[in-house]
Amino acid sequence: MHLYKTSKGSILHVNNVYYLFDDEWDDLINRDHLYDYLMAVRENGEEITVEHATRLIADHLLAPIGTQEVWAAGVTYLRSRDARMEESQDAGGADCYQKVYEAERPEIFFKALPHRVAAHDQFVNIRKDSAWNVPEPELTLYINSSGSIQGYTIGNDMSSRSIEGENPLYLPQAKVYERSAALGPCLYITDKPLSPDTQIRMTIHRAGNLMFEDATPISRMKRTLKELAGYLYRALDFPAGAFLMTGTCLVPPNDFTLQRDDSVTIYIDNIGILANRVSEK
Ligand code: DO4
Ligand code: MG
Repeated sequence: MHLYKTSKGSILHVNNVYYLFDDEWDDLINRDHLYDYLMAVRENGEEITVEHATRLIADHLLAPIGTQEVWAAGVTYLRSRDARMEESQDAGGADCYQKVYEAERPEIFFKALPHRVAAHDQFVNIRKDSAWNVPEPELTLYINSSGSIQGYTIGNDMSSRSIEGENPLYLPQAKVYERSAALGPCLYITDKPLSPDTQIRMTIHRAGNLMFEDATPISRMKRTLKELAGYLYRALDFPAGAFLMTGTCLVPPNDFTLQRDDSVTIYIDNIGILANRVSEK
């Protein structure tokens, strides 16, 4: 466990995960062969105790994002396609979800600027003008400025199903509002591809009671991670790289909506746990 100090703060690494307490993150992560670079420099860090690391994480942890934009892919799993088709049936929007699931071009939408992103342990919001709200647990890619995937984190693409279901053209309002995105707890950097068996698991608790629990492996995703990153970078430049949520595979039943003070916990193998309480905006 090492604390790697920069002039403006510090980065903690434990095995292959990196936690941010710093604002020089862009310089650190935006490079090719990030894994090799970190392997070479990280032993320069100061050895710290588990207690010190735990205190840092509890008191100072930031979302693992610098100046990057956050984008999101949608309808990349059958479960998501089916849920969108159900919610938009009455409004006549169901067809477009079937088509985008089958199409060569994936759905990709803008999700958040960094100041709208919650870190692990911070609040995420549901919209007060929305009657039906869910979290979306998503494997999230960090893609560098040359377009190559260099790291992974956990994302929560908080969504209003009632606004999105009323009319697909309302998607930006269903998806983009203050604290509608969470990222964290760290950036996982590996030189190997993620195992297709990597599990995404989510629980939702209300007043201590388990309201929802489910898990799916990322092998159920219809598209490859490279394909999604390639589409995002087709006609956009990202000077400090970008984060891309890769779509939800878990959707609570249709009679479930989030409420204020619910706790959402997302687990992804090797990356860790992203937990957030729900507030309202
Ligand atoms: O088209 C609606 C959004 C899809 C989405 O966010 C997802 O599948 O995760
Ligand atoms: Mg989503």
